[in-house]
Amino acid sequence: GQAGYRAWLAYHPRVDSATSKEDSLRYGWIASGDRDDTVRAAISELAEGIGAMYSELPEIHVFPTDAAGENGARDPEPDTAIGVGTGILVGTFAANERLRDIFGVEVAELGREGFAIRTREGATAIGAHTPVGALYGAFHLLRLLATGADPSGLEVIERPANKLRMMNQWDNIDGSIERGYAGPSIFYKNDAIDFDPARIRDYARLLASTGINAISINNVNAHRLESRFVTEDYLPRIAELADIFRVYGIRLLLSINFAAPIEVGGLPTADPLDADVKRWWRDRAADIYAAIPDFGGFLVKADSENRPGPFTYGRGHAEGANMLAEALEEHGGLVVWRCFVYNCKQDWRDRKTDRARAAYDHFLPLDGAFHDNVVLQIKNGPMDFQVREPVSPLLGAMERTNQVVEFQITQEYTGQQRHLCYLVPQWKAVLDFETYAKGNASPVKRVVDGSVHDRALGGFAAVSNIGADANWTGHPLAQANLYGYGRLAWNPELSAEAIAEEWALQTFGASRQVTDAVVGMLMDSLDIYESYTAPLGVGWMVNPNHHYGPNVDGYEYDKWGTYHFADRDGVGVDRTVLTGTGYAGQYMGPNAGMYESLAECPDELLLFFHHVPYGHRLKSGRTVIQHIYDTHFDGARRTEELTRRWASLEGLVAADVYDAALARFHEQAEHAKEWRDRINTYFYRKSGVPDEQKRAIY
Ligand code: GCW
Repeated sequence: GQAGYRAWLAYHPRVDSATSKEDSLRYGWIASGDRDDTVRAAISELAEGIGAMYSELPEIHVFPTDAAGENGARDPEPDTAIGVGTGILVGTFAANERLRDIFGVEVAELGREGFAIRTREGATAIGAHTPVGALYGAFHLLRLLATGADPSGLEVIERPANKLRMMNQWDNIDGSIERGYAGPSIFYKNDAIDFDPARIRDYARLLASTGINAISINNVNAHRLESRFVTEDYLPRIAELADIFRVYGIRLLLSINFAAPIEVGGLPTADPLDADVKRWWRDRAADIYAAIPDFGGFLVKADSENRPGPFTYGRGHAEGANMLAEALEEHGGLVVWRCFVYNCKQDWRDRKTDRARAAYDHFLPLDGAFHDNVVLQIKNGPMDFQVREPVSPLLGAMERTNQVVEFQITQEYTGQQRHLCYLVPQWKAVLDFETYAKGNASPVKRVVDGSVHDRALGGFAAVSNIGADANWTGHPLAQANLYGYGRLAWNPELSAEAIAEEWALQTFGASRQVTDAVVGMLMDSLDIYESYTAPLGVGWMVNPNHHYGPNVDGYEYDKWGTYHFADRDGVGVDRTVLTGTGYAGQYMGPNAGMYESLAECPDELLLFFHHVPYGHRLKSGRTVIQHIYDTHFDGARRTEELTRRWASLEGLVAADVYDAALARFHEQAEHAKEWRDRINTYFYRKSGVPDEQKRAIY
């Protein structure tokens, strides 16, 4: 079935539209002086949304512009149309004199992507400097209508906080998706670029409706065929994808293989300082821009997890990134360079090497060395997207370098879209974290929006959670993470709860009962997941490779080397400066001392920073071992409640969506018991300390 396909663009009928005073605000027409494809997309979205919400299709008037109209003559139609009843006027100020009249002076604040909405004399006006601003305004109006806002006296001015709002696909040309949990790729099949344009357009609509403006379309691990995406073999098809995304204001990027000059170009080296290598990349850039004039740039994973990079040639990452930056510079392209560079073969005897330190150690010394069109993409957390990690200390630490924070929407370590885990509260905590980069008003959100260090470029990147499943995300409620990511990238001040509520209202319609239940479940889910998995920030304890399900020692004795160091006396990783890896010392201001100190370190990160005996008493008053038992029993119990809370909505949400989610809640509840029992048993047998409450531990 098509269960959940329309996601938050479902446009349910407005329940009050037939009865209330808002009757007078039915939208009889939509008018614009713009003939641009993006404004057309805005108009068609408004027509569809209004048509569905008010069960009445508005008339559409697109008239020649006063600025650029043929013969310089103005079409009389707009005035006639706008004069009759109520309607929506949408477009750019340049092409719509009426919008200039309505908005007057404040339009300057909108920037390139912002918009203003105002109701005046029966017309709802959506004005922007650019077509994409108008599109964002249209989606905003639809969101207001779908969430029950009163549309009669609108005064809205919005502009995005962040310049870059990127989605990273980890899709492979064979149709698989690295860490994908919602079916195969919508971009590729059987070693070919193979897509349904309508599906790609619907993805673009979903992304644009939340404000996403860039997408890299292939896995950062660029394999053999994907390495050729930068050549004529693939560019024509990629240009077709770019054409679809462009209409929705989304620029296309490619993940590249740093060794492509060798593997694709047949050169003897990929040394970034080699003249032939430089020329090869310049030629590729020229070919790409001939096919895709607004190409966004390259996303690069180099010298990471066995991928090639500049280290092979004794060069640094600034040299590698700048070489690519020079190739893209004249075309306006970016190099998005990932900082996920670490030694993945750490030996357990070596207590100084620390993956958490690696990004900072590699990149901090390079501050100021990167070209202006390079932006560093910093993974959060510093280890790898665990349910609980401290914020990457590299964020904010480089004053003269563009930074983007990288999140993972796909739930690699957070239940793989079989468990409910609403990640927006986690991302909010990261964004609000005070870095002390420049005094005490330097939270991560101000670092990445560029304001703390006065950087022109910055923003968000995240790994997508969608696939070819009809509902995009596998777990129907995992759509909330995709939605929430875009909304936060646009405005990091929105609360996790407000985002959840917006999402629920748009997705399921106006029922208060459904909204309250869904919002409550989403808001509790991260804490529930954290409770029954790895305790107190220590992370991992998952099965190696696929990363699903409990395996306490799965990585402990693996050469990949992510450790918890549990033995009969205690558990945790000593990352202090005094006796550990020194990681705590990478933080600025009071953060370094807070994490260094056993007394000050927050409970939830205790085992990330300290190795402690099982009897160590937390700030909560409980011992570490009792905390482990209590949270695991409690977390598993609360997954059963989740199932019941969802079951209370039977008949109130579409049956196929209801069933799909219910099956997952059952699986989560079963699986949470397995987590509970394995973790509790492991620590009971290691420590020999019994549960104070004498519950069943195997
Ligand atoms: O989280 C790890 C994943 C890898 C991934 C890597 C990365 C794309 O387990 O699958 O590779 O991070 O971010 O590069």
